[in-house]
Amino acid sequence: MKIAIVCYPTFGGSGVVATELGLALANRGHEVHFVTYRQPVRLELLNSNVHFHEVHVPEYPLFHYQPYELALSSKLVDTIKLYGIELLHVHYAIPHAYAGYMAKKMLEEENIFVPMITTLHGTDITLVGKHPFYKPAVNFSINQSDVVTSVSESLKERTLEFFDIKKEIEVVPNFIDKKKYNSSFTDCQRSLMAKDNEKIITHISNFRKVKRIPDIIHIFDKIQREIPAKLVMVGDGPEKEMAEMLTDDLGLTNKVIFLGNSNEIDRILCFSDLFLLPSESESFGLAALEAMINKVPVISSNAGGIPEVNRHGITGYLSNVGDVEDMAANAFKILKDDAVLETFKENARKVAMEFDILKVLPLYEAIYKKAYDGRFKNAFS
Ligand code: GMT
Repeated sequence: MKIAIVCYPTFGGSGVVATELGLALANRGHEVHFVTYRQPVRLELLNSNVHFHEVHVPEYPLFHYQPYELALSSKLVDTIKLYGIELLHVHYAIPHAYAGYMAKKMLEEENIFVPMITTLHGTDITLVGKHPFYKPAVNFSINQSDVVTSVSESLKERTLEFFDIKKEIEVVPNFIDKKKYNSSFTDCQRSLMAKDNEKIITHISNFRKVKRIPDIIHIFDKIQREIPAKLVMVGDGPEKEMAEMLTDDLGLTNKVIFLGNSNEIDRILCFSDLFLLPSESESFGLAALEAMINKVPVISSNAGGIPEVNRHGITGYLSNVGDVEDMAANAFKILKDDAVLETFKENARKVAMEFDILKVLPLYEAIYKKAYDGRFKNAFS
C-alpha cells in the first residue's frame, strides 16, 4: 500500500513509534511517505519505499500564530495526489487528526477517497486534548477518523472518559523491533560511565513536568546512600536545568551524568542496570519497553498504561505516583543481589518480546486493509 504517515519528528514517543512503524512497513514492501515539519529523528535512511515531505509554514507578519494545520493539510492534499497515496495514518491527535480530516474533505471534492487512521498516544488526550481550548476540535476529529487506535487499554479508557467518542477504539500496543537488539554490543564501554563496583541507573525522557524529574533525583539519592551507583540522565526539556540544580544541591554532581538527547539509546541501555520512570501519567511508557528489551529492569509509577508494560515483581516494580521511598526500596530489592538482578534482567527481556513488532505490525496492516476496503462506505456514511 501507499501510506502517508503524519507525526511529530522529535524525540517524543509518538514520533519514535510512527517512524519505527513506517520503517517496518517499508521493509514489508509498503511505500511510506512521512509528512511533517522536519525529518523525524529516527528516520535515517530514505529509499524508494521511504520518503519524507517537509511541511513549510511561510512566516507572515500578520500572523501572530503561524497556521501549521493549514500548511499540513495542503501538503497532505498535494502529496496524496502526486504519489497516489491510498491511506493516511496520523499519530497524535493534535493537530494531526484535524489537519488530516481537512485534507480528506478537500480530496473528496475531487473524488479521491483516502481513509484516515488516528493513533492516540497519550498527552494528546490526557493533558493537552482535554483542555477546553482544544476539546471540541479534538473530539470532532477523533470521531471523524475512519479508524481510531490507542496505544494501551488505559489510554482507551481515559479517552472514553474525557470525550464523547462514537467510534470503536482499537488498542494496538506500542512495539519493539527485537531483531535490532539481537546483536547486543560486545563492549558496552561501561567503564566510561562508572567504576566496576558501581551500578548504573538510567532515565530517558523529554524532561517534562509529567515525568516527575525531581523524584528521579531523590530516588537516586536514596539508592546511592546504600549502593555505589551512578545516574545517567538522557534527554532534554524544560525540567533539565532544575534537575541539574537539584543534583548540585544534594551534593550529587559527580554521580549524575546528564547526556542530553541521544540517538544511541540502545548503547546507553546496554550498560544500564536499572531504569527509572516515576511519571505522573504515561499512556504506555515506550522508554520502559526500550529499557526492558535491553534487559534493564524498571522501577516505575503505576500510572496509566505502565502496568501493561512493566510487570510488578517480574520485570521491575510499580509504586504509587510520588512514593519515592517505595521506589527506592524496590530498587534495593533488585540491585542488592546480583542473582536477583540477573533474574529481573532476563524477565524484562522476555516480557518485552511480547511487544515484538512482528506481532503488532499485522494488527496495523489488518486495520489498514479494512479501512481501505471500506473507504467509499466511510466517506458517505
Ligand atoms: O512522553 C511524552 O511526553 C511524549 C509523548 C509523545 O506523544 O511523544 O509520549 C506519549 O506517547 C508515547 C508513545 O505512544 C507513550 O509511550 C508515552 O507513554 C506517552 N506519554 C504520556 O502519556 C505522558
